[in-house]
Amino acid sequence: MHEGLKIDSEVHANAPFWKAVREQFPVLHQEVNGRPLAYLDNAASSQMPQPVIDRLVQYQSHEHANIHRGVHHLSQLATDHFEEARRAVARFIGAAEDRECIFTCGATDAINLVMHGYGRKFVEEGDEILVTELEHHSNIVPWQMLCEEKGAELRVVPITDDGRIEADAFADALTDRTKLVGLIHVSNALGTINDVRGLVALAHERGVPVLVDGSQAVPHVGVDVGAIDADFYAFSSHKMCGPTGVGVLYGKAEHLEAMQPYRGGGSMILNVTFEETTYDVIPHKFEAGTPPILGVIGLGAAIAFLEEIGMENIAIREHELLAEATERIEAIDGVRILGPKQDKAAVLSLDFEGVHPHDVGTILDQHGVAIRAGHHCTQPLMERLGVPATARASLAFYNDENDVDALIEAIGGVREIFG
Ligand code: C6P
Repeated sequence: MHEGLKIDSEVHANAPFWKAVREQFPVLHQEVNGRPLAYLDNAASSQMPQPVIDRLVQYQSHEHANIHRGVHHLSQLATDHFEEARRAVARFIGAAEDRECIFTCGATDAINLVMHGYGRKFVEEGDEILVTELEHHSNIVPWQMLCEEKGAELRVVPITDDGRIEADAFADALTDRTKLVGLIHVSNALGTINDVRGLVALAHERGVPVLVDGSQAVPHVGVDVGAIDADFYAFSSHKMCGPTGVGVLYGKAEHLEAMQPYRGGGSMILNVTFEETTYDVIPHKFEAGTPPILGVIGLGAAIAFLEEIGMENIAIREHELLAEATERIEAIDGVRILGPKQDKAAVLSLDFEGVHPHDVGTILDQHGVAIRAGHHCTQPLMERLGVPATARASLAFYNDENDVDALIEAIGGVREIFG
């Protein structure tokens, strides 16, 4: 992929290497509003490199068939590629077994699977589900629905003013009634990287399983679900250079086997009569119907792409860009970066004095700079921080110094208009 460029620990200092990486992303090479596009909305959705696009075209042009059904050549080929992608996912996140990785429609769907499959079976009246003030709506609303149905209580771990979870606060919120914890690994709104390993250990001391929402961690920090000892771990393909419509639920085999299926239908059964159905083993028990085959194969290709660059190199590169952008924004009057100063991923959640984030987003767009303005599906977090919304720039490894320059110049444009 990167001819003549060795991928090693020195690579993050290697400008030609990162230039070659960036060139793999066709969408980045265009103008928006007469300016080169600076795509800084990677937390919402990442862009797709050419090798992944090529893999999708190859599959759709020459390999497509339904899987796990046919005896014919194409069906077997598609099934092999689909299961290869499962092996790639398991290896990439450090799962002990492939069957612990369930393909879903995305992180939201993965969390809902746990809510229906685990929560509806095991949570009872008077039980508690624990989440944190940092959570995305995807890790709040399903639990509220469950609590309403079961007469259980949703409890919330408070965060610090700079958006961190302290171990003591987390431990204090666990009780004898806690049945499950929903915990975000990396905050999409602030970039906070939580010590999930330590927090999971605290929950396990009390025998409480933890679902980690890894949507913003898997693409940026390198994840080992075994080391974290997560009971469940959810993420989406479209935030890690893969296609939309696909995600993964990792679950420890013992939990997945004990759970009830979320959806019924074809492909998830061993035998069906009108009297009774017996379910297939995991992972198939949770993959009813025709899955997003194209998307899963694309996710496999995205993982191969990320592995070739190396997650450590990605984390270092993003950290360098974050450090540069942070230093330059901190030098600008009237703009505040929300969230922690350390242990954070490449997210810059900005609060402009006297300017609404939507106005910021619109002005930045005029400069070709794509960011997200809003509550980032974290309304309770925004309320905790005392802001209605923020202007969020989120970086990826394929961003470069020109993107940071464009962001700083565009912020200058906001200051010019609003003073
Ligand atoms: N956050 C953002 O702009 P889906 O939509 O299912 O692929 O992912 C949901 C989700 C769950 N958890 C976290 C931490 C997330 O960041 C997201 C998606 C996007 O921040 C869209 S709201």
